[in-house]
Order: sequence, then C-alpha cells, then structure tokens
Amino acid sequence: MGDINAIFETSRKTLEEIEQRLEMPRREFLQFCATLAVTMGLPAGAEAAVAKAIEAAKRPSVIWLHFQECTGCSESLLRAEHPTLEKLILDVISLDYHETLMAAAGHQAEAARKAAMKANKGKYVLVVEGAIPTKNNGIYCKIGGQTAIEMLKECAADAAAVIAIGSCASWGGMPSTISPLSDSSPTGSAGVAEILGKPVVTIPGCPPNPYNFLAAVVHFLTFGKLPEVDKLGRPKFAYSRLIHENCERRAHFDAGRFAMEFGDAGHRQGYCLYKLGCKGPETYANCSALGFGDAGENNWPVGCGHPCIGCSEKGIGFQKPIHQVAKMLNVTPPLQYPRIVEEQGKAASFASAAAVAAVAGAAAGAAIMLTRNLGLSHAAEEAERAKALVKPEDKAGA
Ligand code: FSX
Ligand code: SF4
Ligand code: F3S
Repeated sequence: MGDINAIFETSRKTLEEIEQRLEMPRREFLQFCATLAVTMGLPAGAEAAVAKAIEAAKRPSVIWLHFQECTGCSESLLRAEHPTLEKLILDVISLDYHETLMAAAGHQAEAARKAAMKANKGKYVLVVEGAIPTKNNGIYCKIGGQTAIEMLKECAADAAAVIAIGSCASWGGMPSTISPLSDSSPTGSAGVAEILGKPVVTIPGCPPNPYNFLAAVVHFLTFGKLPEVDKLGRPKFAYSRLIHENCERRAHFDAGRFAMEFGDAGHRQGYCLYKLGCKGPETYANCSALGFGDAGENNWPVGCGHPCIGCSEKGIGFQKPIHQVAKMLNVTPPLQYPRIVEEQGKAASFASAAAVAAVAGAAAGAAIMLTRNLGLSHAAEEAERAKALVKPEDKAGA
C-alpha cells in the first residue's frame, strides 16, 4: 500500500488536476471516494488513500466479455443516476473491449480484443458478464466464430485478475434456471469459475450494485490486489451480511407485522414482506444498506414494495419460487414477538416462551418462538380478514 503518510497527502494540486480531468468538483470527487471507502469497509480517512490511488494509478486495461445475459450489468453501471459514477468508471479503467459499448464491429472488434490482450499481457483485468452455455459443446453462444467457453479460456489465460459480474457470470443466474420437468437448464448454463476450474471474484446480483463492482476495482488499484472474498468468491465488504439484517422493514418483522398480500393494508403501510416470499433472511448482499441508482434509501426491491427474490444468492434466486417463504438463517430474534393482532387470552407469556427456550436450548427455542409467532400472527390476521369480510347486513342481523 506504500507510505501511509504519502497516501494521505492528497494535495490541492492533485485535486485540481482531478477536477479538470473528470470535470467534477473536487468536493464531489472526495465524497465519491468516501462512498467507495465506506462500501469497502475501510476506516474513516481512507477516502484519501482511495483518491490517491485513483489519481495516481495507471488505468488498468479491462476486457469485458458478454455471454448469456441481458446486459443489465453494464446498464446498471453506465446508466446510473449519479453522472459521476459512469465518468469515474470510464476514468478508472481503460475499457479496451466491450461489445455493446465499442464502436468497432465484426473483425475490427476481435482485432481490438487481441491487440489489447497482447499489449497488456498478464496485466489486464478480465470482466465477464453472462453465463456460459455448456450443452452440446457450448454452441448456444458464439462470438466471432468462437464458443463462449473457448473465448473465456483464451481471455482468462493471460489476465491479471478475473471478475465475474452479475449472477449469470457468478453461478449461471437466470439462464441456469431449471424447469420442474428437466434436470438441467436448456443450454447447461454455468458460471465463470466452473468453466475455468478455479475461483474468481464474483459480484452477483441481477443486476449487481455498481458500487460493489467499482469498489472491487478501486480496491485493486489502491492495494494492488482484489478484495477478500467468501467461499463463493464474493467480496466480504459487500456480501457478508444478510439483507434482512439491515432492512428498513426489520422492525415490522420483529414486531410480527406482515403484508399478507400485495396491496393490503399491511403492504400499503410498509410492513415486512416475509410472508410474500421475501428472501432477505437467506440472501447475503448489501442492497438494504446501499440502495440502487443514488435515488434515495428506498430505491431497492424491498424499498419499492416487492420481496427480495434473492437474485444475488446461488440456490435462491431463479431457483426457489418467488413467493415461497424464506428459510430463516442466523435466527436470533427476541424470544417473544408481539403479534399484529393479539387475540385475547391466547398470548403466550414471556415466562412460557423462556421455558421453551430453556428446554430446547436458546437458539432452537428462539427459532421455535419465531416459527410459532409467524404462524399465530398469520392465523390472527386471517381471522381479522374473515371478520372484515362479513357483510354489514350479516352483522346487523347478528
Ligand atoms: Fe442481466 Fe448481467 Fe441479470 Fe445476468 O446482470 S441484469 S441477466 S445477472 O448478467 O445482464
Ligand atoms: Fe426486510 Fe424481507 Fe427481512 Fe422483512 S423478511 S425485514 S422485508 S428483508
Ligand atoms: Fe436482488 Fe434481493 Fe438485492 S432481489 S437486488 S438481492 S434485494
């Protein structure tokens, strides 16, 4: 990382140069560096190190491949609400090959890829967007006469680092969906690591949050290596917490207040979406903390009123039915949840809850109480709903 004092001396001259280069006020640039530093979980003051790295580093050559996908990853990066994000990405990296952005086409495009690979041998960053079809020798995705498998292996051979962006490239994502009538996806879609036979950094999400990608690249620039990852290759700074842990509706979950169907009173009041199938309790990502598109803290699936479908979690997104309730991981709820509608005389006492917990063991007891409470809350709400459906004339005659 170099001399720490030197790193933290981001001089006025440097900032003025950046201001000109990025056509961005220096205050805005430093705010941006602070956001990236926070995303990476770096300590206070580290934005200066990030600023220094962005200012000083030679832009790494990036070769960006597209396979089976919708280009949503690129769209989310480059069409972000915040104009500086796109500017910064294109300033921080030298995007030498990107099929949907480059002006070249056909043989010219392939020549540009080969030239960039040759000129930056062993130093370029390979970014892969999209899954790789494996059925029938990979014929379902071909570019310039090569299958996706061939092109990926060729480009990865001399790359300094490989980043799989999006759920498709991370583990197959949407194209890897298996219908109940089959035992594999239509084209046998796989992720990058599976094809290369070695771990790669993955930034899953459909699409992933652009800050997570940019933070991983800037980490590479600042520290000379990619960030620490979990067993699925995901940077720990972004994927070590369950969405449920930082969800703005968590207080409703803890209080037993759930939306029971789209558009009902609970849904309109912003209650927890667990019973509509929210996968936040079994999905690791920072969506609930970071939001999308710099458009305010509610700008993420749950914030917009739809359950999280677990798009960033292998085995959950595009695998589990969207409205199937999530499995609770890391359950550490309070032993006694108040219910949204408390039926008189039916509430379990705190003492009885504690007794269950003591007999079953604290964790298991907590899980029992959670499950029991979800069921009771559901039953109570159903009873309330049935009451509300009773016609006024029935009531009058009663
Ligand atoms: Fe699309 Fe990317 Fe989803 Fe996949 O994002 S947003 S289908 S993860 O590869 O383009
Ligand atoms: Fe938020 Fe979903 Fe957890 Fe409810 S279940 S608190 S909506 S993440
Ligand atoms: Fe995807 Fe869930 Fe985040 S659906 S975008 S992982 S909130």
